[in-house]
Amino acid sequence: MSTQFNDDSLLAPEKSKLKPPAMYKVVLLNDDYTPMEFVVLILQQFFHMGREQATRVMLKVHTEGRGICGVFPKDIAATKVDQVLEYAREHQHPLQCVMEEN
Ligand code: NFA
Repeated sequence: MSTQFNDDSLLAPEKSKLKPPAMYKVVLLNDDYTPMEFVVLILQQFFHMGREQATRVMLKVHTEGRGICGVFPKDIAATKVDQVLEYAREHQHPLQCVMEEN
């Protein structure tokens, strides 16, 4: 946005020095042991998906080996990964979750 003065002179528009934050995908990885229903519940609880979307993402991970749960700023993505790993470990499932820069 340029600045207009009373004498009609213009100040050149300032360049914004703010970069948008780096974004990170949270990715769920398939394994042979974690129950499908448990994965659906994780996607509903931690990624606020409805049952249908959660089921679609779970099946994508199951058939393709991996699937994206969401894209978030770094600290949020890291917290999501921690929550998923902790919850899976508590329930003794080997489910793995990682973050990747977008
Ligand atoms: N492959 C798992 C099964 O057959 C289900 C699963 C889906 C696990 C998505 C991890 C992620 N029980």
